[in-house]
Amino acid sequence: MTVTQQVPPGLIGARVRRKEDPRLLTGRAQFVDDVVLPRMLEAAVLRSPHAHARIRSVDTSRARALPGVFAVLTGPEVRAACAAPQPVVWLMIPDQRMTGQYALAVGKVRYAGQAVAVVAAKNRYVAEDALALIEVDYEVLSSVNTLDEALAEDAPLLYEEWPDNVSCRQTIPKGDVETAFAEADVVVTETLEFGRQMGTPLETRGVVVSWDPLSDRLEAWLSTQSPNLARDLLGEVLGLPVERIRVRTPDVGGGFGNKFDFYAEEVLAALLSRRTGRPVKLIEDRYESFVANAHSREQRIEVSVAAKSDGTITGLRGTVWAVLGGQLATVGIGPCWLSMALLSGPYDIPNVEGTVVGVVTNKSPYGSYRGWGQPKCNFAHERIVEKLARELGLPVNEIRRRNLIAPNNFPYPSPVFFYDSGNYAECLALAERGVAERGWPGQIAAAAREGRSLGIGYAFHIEITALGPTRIMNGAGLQHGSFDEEVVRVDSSGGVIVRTGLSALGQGIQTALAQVAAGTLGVPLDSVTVLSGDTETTPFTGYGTGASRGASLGGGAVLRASTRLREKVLRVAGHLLEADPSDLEIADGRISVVGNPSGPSVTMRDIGDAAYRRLAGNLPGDENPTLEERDVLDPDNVAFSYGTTAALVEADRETGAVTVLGYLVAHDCGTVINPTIVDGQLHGGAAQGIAGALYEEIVYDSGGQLLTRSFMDYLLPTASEIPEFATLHMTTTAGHIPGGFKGMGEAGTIGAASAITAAIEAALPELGVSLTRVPVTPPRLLDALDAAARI
Ligand code: MCN
Repeated sequence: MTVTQQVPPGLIGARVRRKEDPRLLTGRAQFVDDVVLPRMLEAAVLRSPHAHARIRSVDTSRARALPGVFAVLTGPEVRAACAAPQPVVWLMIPDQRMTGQYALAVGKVRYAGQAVAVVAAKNRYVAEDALALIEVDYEVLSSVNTLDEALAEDAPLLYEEWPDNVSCRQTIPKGDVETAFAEADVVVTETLEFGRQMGTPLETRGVVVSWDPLSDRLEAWLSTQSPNLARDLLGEVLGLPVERIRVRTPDVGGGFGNKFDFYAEEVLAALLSRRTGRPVKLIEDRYESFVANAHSREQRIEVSVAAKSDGTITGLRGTVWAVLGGQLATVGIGPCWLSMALLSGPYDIPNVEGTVVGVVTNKSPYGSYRGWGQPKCNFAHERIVEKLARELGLPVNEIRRRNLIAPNNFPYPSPVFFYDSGNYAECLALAERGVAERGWPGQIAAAAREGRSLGIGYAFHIEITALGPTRIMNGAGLQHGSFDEEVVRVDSSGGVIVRTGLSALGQGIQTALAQVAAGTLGVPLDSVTVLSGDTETTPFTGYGTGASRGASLGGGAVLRASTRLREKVLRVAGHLLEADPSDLEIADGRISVVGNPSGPSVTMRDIGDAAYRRLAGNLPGDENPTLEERDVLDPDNVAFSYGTTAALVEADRETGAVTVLGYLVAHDCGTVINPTIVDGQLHGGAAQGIAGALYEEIVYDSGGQLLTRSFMDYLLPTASEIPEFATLHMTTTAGHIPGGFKGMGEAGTIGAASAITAAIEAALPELGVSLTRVPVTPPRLLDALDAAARI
């Protein structure tokens, strides 16, 4: 693999301030709920109070009769109005059993909170009053609330047409695992549980749809990570050609993955707008966000490694049990499949066998959350490496060093992907040096003298980014590729417009793309405007924001388009200055002869003027008068970034509380576009990772009722729980991505649970056993200490 495009020096890599922030910080951002249209109605959704029930009948007559109500829809009406069920795009497991749902339940509900009916009224108050008048006759069924209940012989079936509650199963082998285990000096096995968690953006999901009955055109404002995907899926469900659909995402108040999925509400608002001939707004409240948004993370992973007595790992075998909800989300089994596909992590293990089993339960659907499958498989390979180290009496980082993929082994074939590049051992050493320089070992010793228990834990993570090249996506069984398309234009006044299909969620992509365009073209950053979030004015294709693909695929495409545009600008400037274009340079938006900036020159405005306003004679030869370049980046491979997390924690034996005192991430994401944003992304991701390790968990009771329905119960950390972060950087460029950019937006979430559990164990050596379940809440830690004391 060769670097196809070099990065120009200057703006790329500079710590410039984010262009998005003034608008966001001064309250000038526009979210979906800020969209107000004439004659607009508001909708509210009736949700099932039962986890599992047959719907015998739905009587909407009293609701329809309420003054101010314009329309009421039930499941059978929605099914009749739709051309297709709610789509599942990540359908990659052979023989996957589909759940085939519509935006409203038809015949049966399979989780408490599932949408059963919807009302459009003159305002939300009337709509909610009308919900109270809808009578649903349910036949309540036994619910399936845990993995073990779902797999029991006599388990109630969520889908009676299936023989069991298993929606899919797939095994992917590499090498000869049987022989590796048979010939091993030592075999270590562990069963791990990752709690159910979800992304909780400040802005809940919301949609406004306006259907124009004359043109049969639909315009939707949506808080989504992927406007193009939403447009295509709306078209599929509604049976409408996509050219008649426009999806706009104003500012998105956080996505964190779960706004990548496509939900019932998008379709409901569209159907209501078509039914009433008026615009319809449907905004989810926080309770609805908890009960009906995609949940994620919950898995059981059984993992074993076979090793030699010197710590060399020869085989790894694991089964990922995915605790899916009552229906498939848009991403299907995707996140759990990825846990299986990356089970061997950063280690050079010749024999690997991963299995994923998707099991349906009466819970909210399982979708995306920052990190996708990666925090869980990281927990599996890092926990098992810790256990192996204990078994062999070796320091765990020695085991890591012995098994990390060596720099000369790239591209490295894992069971599914080729890892592209890196120097993993150097990254581990960088973190170890960082820990030593910060004096953490000394802090532990000093605290011990005061009777306090501190410990350090490490985790090594890889992150799949730049998802995903068509070849890779199709190879993994996906129905389409996910390249990215960007358009860069110099306009008539010399300003630069970048149009992207990526969405700005708060991750700074507009600034990053502006830096790439400005840096490549040689213009000031302020002269670049990045437009995103509108399917009509931004590129038609492109998969939107997810899977840490913006900087690499978007940045790479902008780099290539800007490079070609720069060449054209120089040709026009050469014509105007009567100079050879190869003798010219652009600096700060002014084009002059190399080394003679005070000599004859033209500005970008002159170039725009020549191209668009004057006669074609002002352009060289047969040059066409547009100053616009489009690039579609579909590289050969994804790009793997990686990092080492080190955590210093204090564990309180009396209360079971764990405090994170220090947190360090050594990281490599190839060429960094904006180091300040990258640091911020690592911090934000790590905060979510720490939350998943210690605080956040979605809990259902034994009857399938969600107990964590607000931030009183679902414990988000605040600034006082989150430590100062240290980030250390190294660079191995992605040779197959223009510019060498790798993504990193999910990195912080991936190693957190592994590093923190290891640090707790180090703080409490008397625990004696591995912590196998996150979050490590105080009661769970006290139980583990009690159990250890009884042994
Ligand atoms: N970046 C850079 N140089 C690199 C890589 C990244 O400067 N080599 C910077 C860029 O500014 C880029 C940002 O870091 O915009 C993240 O880069 P990338 O890894 O390409 O991720 P995306 O832009 O595709 O963002 C998506 C990613 C994901 S998948 C989730 S989920 C996520 C996230 O990033 N959700 C977020 N970060 C978030 N940040 C905020 N504030 N809110 C969310 O909802």
